[in-house]
Amino acid sequence: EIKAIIFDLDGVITDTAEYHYLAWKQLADDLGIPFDRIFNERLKGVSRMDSLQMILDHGGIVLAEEEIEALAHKKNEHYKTFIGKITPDDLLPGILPFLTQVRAAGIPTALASASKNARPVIRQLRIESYLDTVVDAASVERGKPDPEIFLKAAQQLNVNPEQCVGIEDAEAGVKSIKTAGMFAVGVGTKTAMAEADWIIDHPSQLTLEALKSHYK
Ligand code: B16
Ligand code: MG
Repeated sequence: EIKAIIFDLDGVITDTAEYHYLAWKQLADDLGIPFDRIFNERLKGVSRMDSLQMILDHGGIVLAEEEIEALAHKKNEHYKTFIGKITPDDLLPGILPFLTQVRAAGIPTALASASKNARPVIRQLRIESYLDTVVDAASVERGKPDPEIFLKAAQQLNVNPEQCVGIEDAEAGVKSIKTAGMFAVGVGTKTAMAEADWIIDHPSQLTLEALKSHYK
Protein backbone atom coordinates (compact mmCIF):
# COMPACT_ATOMS: atom_id res chain seq x y z
CA GLU A 1 0.00 0.00 0.00
CA ILE A 2 1.25 3.50 -0.86
CA LYS A 3 1.80 5.42 2.38
CA ALA A 4 3.38 8.59 0.94
CA ILE A 5 4.23 10.29 -2.34
CA ILE A 6 7.38 12.42 -2.66
CA PHE A 7 7.66 14.86 -5.56
CA ASP A 8 10.63 16.41 -7.29
CA LEU A 9 9.95 20.03 -8.28
CA ASP A 10 11.72 20.98 -11.48
CA GLY A 11 10.47 18.83 -14.37
CA VAL A 12 7.68 17.16 -12.39
CA ILE A 13 5.56 19.94 -10.91
CA THR A 14 6.76 22.89 -13.00
CA ASP A 15 9.33 23.58 -15.69
CA THR A 16 11.83 25.73 -13.80
CA ALA A 17 14.55 24.12 -15.99
CA GLU A 18 13.79 26.81 -18.57
CA TYR A 19 14.48 29.57 -16.03
CA HIS A 20 17.64 27.83 -14.81
CA TYR A 21 18.69 27.65 -18.46
CA LEU A 22 18.08 31.36 -19.09
CA ALA A 23 19.95 32.32 -15.89
CA TRP A 24 22.96 30.10 -16.67
CA LYS A 25 22.93 31.31 -20.28
CA GLN A 26 23.21 34.94 -19.13
CA LEU A 27 26.15 34.04 -16.89
CA ALA A 28 27.90 31.89 -19.52
CA ASP A 29 27.49 34.62 -22.18
CA ASP A 30 29.13 37.14 -19.82
CA LEU A 31 32.03 34.73 -19.34
CA GLY A 32 32.25 33.88 -23.05
CA ILE A 33 31.58 30.20 -22.39
CA PRO A 34 29.53 28.31 -25.02
CA PHE A 35 26.25 27.18 -23.46
CA ASP A 36 23.11 25.73 -25.02
CA ARG A 37 19.97 23.75 -24.15
CA ILE A 38 21.74 20.46 -24.81
CA PHE A 39 24.40 21.21 -22.21
CA ASN A 40 21.65 22.46 -19.87
CA GLU A 41 20.10 18.95 -19.87
CA ARG A 42 23.12 17.74 -17.91
CA LEU A 43 22.39 20.24 -15.14
CA LYS A 44 18.93 18.88 -14.29
CA GLY A 45 18.73 17.85 -10.65
CA VAL A 46 22.37 18.95 -10.12
CA SER A 47 23.10 21.48 -7.34
CA ARG A 48 23.95 25.13 -8.10
CA MET A 49 27.67 24.81 -7.23
CA ASP A 50 28.12 21.51 -9.10
CA SER A 51 26.32 22.97 -12.14
CA LEU A 52 28.61 26.03 -12.12
CA GLN A 53 31.69 23.83 -11.86
CA MET A 54 30.52 21.84 -14.89
CA ILE A 55 30.04 25.07 -16.88
CA LEU A 56 33.45 26.45 -15.89
CA ASP A 57 35.13 23.13 -16.76
CA HIS A 58 33.33 23.20 -20.11
CA GLY A 59 34.80 26.67 -20.78
CA GLY A 60 38.23 25.63 -19.50
CA ILE A 61 38.09 28.35 -16.85
CA VAL A 62 39.81 27.97 -13.47
CA LEU A 63 38.79 30.43 -10.74
CA ALA A 64 39.39 31.01 -7.04
CA GLU A 65 36.73 29.91 -4.53
CA GLU A 66 35.50 33.49 -3.84
CA GLU A 67 35.07 34.18 -7.55
CA ILE A 68 33.10 30.96 -7.96
CA GLU A 69 30.87 31.92 -5.01
CA ALA A 70 30.28 35.35 -6.57
CA LEU A 71 29.27 33.79 -9.90
CA ALA A 72 26.89 31.34 -8.17
CA HIS A 73 25.31 34.32 -6.39
CA LYS A 74 24.98 36.21 -9.68
CA LYS A 75 23.31 33.25 -11.38
CA ASN A 76 20.86 33.02 -8.50
CA GLU A 77 20.02 36.72 -8.82
CA HIS A 78 19.21 36.17 -12.51
CA TYR A 79 17.16 33.08 -11.57
CA LYS A 80 15.19 34.92 -8.86
CA THR A 81 14.20 37.56 -11.43
CA PHE A 82 12.73 34.83 -13.64
CA ILE A 83 10.92 32.89 -10.91
CA GLY A 84 9.40 36.12 -9.64
CA LYS A 85 7.07 35.83 -12.63
CA ILE A 86 5.84 32.29 -11.83
CA THR A 87 2.06 31.86 -11.41
CA PRO A 88 -0.25 28.81 -11.03
CA ASP A 89 -0.38 28.79 -14.87
CA ASP A 90 3.16 27.44 -14.74
CA LEU A 91 2.05 24.15 -13.14
CA LEU A 92 2.70 21.32 -15.61
CA PRO A 93 -0.55 20.00 -17.11
CA GLY A 94 -2.11 17.23 -15.01
CA ILE A 95 -0.19 17.95 -11.81
CA LEU A 96 -2.94 19.84 -9.99
CA PRO A 97 -5.58 17.14 -10.67
CA PHE A 98 -3.10 14.52 -9.41
CA LEU A 99 -2.28 16.48 -6.25
CA THR A 100 -6.01 16.88 -5.68
CA GLN A 101 -6.61 13.10 -6.01
CA VAL A 102 -3.73 12.36 -3.63
CA ARG A 103 -5.11 14.83 -1.08
CA ALA A 104 -8.61 13.36 -1.39
CA ALA A 105 -7.18 9.87 -0.78
CA GLY A 106 -5.47 11.16 2.38
CA ILE A 107 -1.99 10.10 1.23
CA PRO A 108 0.77 12.23 2.82
CA THR A 109 3.00 14.18 0.43
CA ALA A 110 6.44 15.79 0.41
CA LEU A 111 8.60 17.85 -1.89
CA ALA A 112 12.23 16.74 -2.37
CA SER A 113 13.99 19.39 -4.42
CA ALA A 114 17.67 20.08 -5.02
CA SER A 115 16.74 23.76 -5.33
CA LYS A 116 17.29 26.27 -2.54
CA ASN A 117 14.50 28.27 -4.19
CA ALA A 118 11.90 25.50 -3.85
CA ARG A 119 9.81 27.27 -1.19
CA PRO A 120 9.21 30.55 -3.06
CA VAL A 121 8.43 28.55 -6.21
CA ILE A 122 5.72 26.40 -4.57
CA ARG A 123 4.31 29.50 -2.90
CA GLN A 124 3.98 31.24 -6.26
CA LEU A 125 2.45 28.12 -7.77
CA ARG A 126 -0.08 28.20 -4.88
CA ILE A 127 0.38 24.52 -4.00
CA GLU A 128 1.76 24.75 -0.44
CA SER A 129 -1.45 23.29 0.96
CA TYR A 130 -0.95 20.13 -1.16
CA LEU A 131 2.47 19.37 0.36
CA ASP A 132 2.82 18.22 3.97
CA THR A 133 6.56 18.83 4.11
CA VAL A 134 9.36 20.33 2.05
CA VAL A 135 12.93 19.03 2.01
CA ASP A 136 15.14 21.30 -0.07
CA ALA A 137 18.84 21.65 -0.80
CA ALA A 138 19.33 23.80 2.29
CA SER A 139 18.16 21.00 4.61
CA VAL A 140 20.41 18.16 3.38
CA GLU A 141 24.16 17.59 3.31
CA ARG A 142 24.37 15.43 0.19
CA GLY A 143 22.60 16.12 -3.09
CA LYS A 144 20.95 13.64 -5.48
CA PRO A 145 21.91 10.84 -6.39
CA ASP A 146 22.48 10.37 -2.66
CA PRO A 147 19.27 9.02 -1.06
CA GLU A 148 19.41 11.51 1.85
CA ILE A 149 16.80 13.96 0.52
CA PHE A 150 14.15 11.27 -0.13
CA LEU A 151 14.93 9.46 3.14
CA LYS A 152 14.57 12.70 5.07
CA ALA A 153 11.20 13.36 3.43
CA ALA A 154 9.97 9.86 4.45
CA GLN A 155 11.27 10.39 7.96
CA GLN A 156 9.49 13.74 8.26
CA LEU A 157 6.25 12.07 7.16
CA ASN A 158 6.91 9.20 9.58
CA VAL A 159 6.56 6.61 6.82
CA ASN A 160 8.72 3.59 5.88
CA PRO A 161 10.77 4.29 2.72
CA GLU A 162 9.57 0.90 1.32
CA GLN A 163 6.03 2.27 1.27
CA CYS A 164 6.91 5.54 -0.45
CA VAL A 165 6.64 6.55 -4.09
CA GLY A 166 9.14 9.07 -5.46
CA ILE A 167 8.53 10.97 -8.71
CA GLU A 168 11.52 12.32 -10.66
CA ASP A 169 12.58 13.51 -14.11
CA ALA A 170 16.37 13.41 -13.61
CA GLU A 171 18.60 10.32 -13.70
CA ALA A 172 20.33 11.40 -10.49
CA GLY A 173 16.90 11.77 -8.87
CA VAL A 174 15.72 8.28 -9.87
CA LYS A 175 18.94 6.85 -8.47
CA SER A 176 18.31 8.73 -5.22
CA ILE A 177 14.78 7.25 -4.95
CA LYS A 178 15.93 3.70 -5.73
CA THR A 179 18.84 3.87 -3.27
CA ALA A 180 16.34 5.04 -0.65
CA GLY A 181 14.44 1.78 -1.27
CA MET A 182 11.36 3.46 -2.72
CA PHE A 183 9.17 2.87 -5.77
CA ALA A 184 10.35 5.26 -8.52
CA VAL A 185 8.16 6.94 -11.11
CA GLY A 186 10.34 8.36 -13.90
CA VAL A 187 9.08 11.18 -16.10
CA GLY A 188 11.03 11.07 -19.37
CA THR A 189 12.46 8.74 -21.98
CA LYS A 190 12.87 4.98 -21.51
CA THR A 191 16.65 5.39 -21.79
CA ALA A 192 17.04 8.23 -19.31
CA MET A 193 14.53 6.70 -16.86
CA ALA A 194 15.78 3.10 -17.27
CA GLU A 195 16.13 2.59 -13.50
CA ALA A 196 12.59 3.74 -12.71
CA ASP A 197 9.84 1.23 -11.79
CA TRP A 198 7.18 3.01 -13.83
CA ILE A 199 8.11 5.27 -16.75
CA ILE A 200 5.78 7.94 -18.13
CA ASP A 201 6.41 10.55 -20.87
CA HIS A 202 4.68 13.39 -19.11
CA PRO A 203 3.24 14.24 -15.66
CA SER A 204 -0.23 14.43 -17.27
CA GLN A 205 -0.20 10.60 -17.28
CA LEU A 206 -0.18 10.60 -13.47
CA THR A 207 -3.41 9.38 -11.92
CA LEU A 208 -3.74 7.60 -8.59
CA GLU A 209 -5.45 4.67 -10.31
CA ALA A 210 -2.60 4.22 -12.83
CA LEU A 211 0.02 4.58 -10.10
CA LYS A 212 -1.68 1.96 -7.91
CA SER A 213 -1.85 -0.49 -10.82
CA HIS A 214 1.93 -0.24 -11.35
CA TYR A 215 2.90 -0.08 -7.69
CA LYS A 216 4.34 -3.21 -6.10
P1 B16 B 1 19.00 26.34 -6.98
P2 B16 B 1 14.93 19.85 -8.66
C1 B16 B 1 17.12 21.39 -9.24
O1 B16 B 1 15.74 21.26 -8.88
C2 B16 B 1 17.26 21.74 -10.72
O2 B16 B 1 16.82 20.66 -11.51
C3 B16 B 1 18.71 22.04 -11.05
O3 B16 B 1 18.84 22.38 -12.41
C4 B16 B 1 19.21 23.19 -10.16
O4 B16 B 1 20.57 23.52 -10.43
C5 B16 B 1 19.05 22.76 -8.71
O5 B16 B 1 17.67 22.47 -8.45
C6 B16 B 1 19.53 23.83 -7.73
O6 B16 B 1 18.71 24.97 -7.79
O7 B16 B 1 20.13 27.05 -7.67
O8 B16 B 1 17.69 27.07 -7.05
O9 B16 B 1 19.36 25.95 -5.55
O10 B16 B 1 14.80 19.17 -10.00
O11 B16 B 1 15.70 18.98 -7.68
O12 B16 B 1 13.61 20.30 -8.11
MG1 MG C 1 13.80 17.54 -11.52
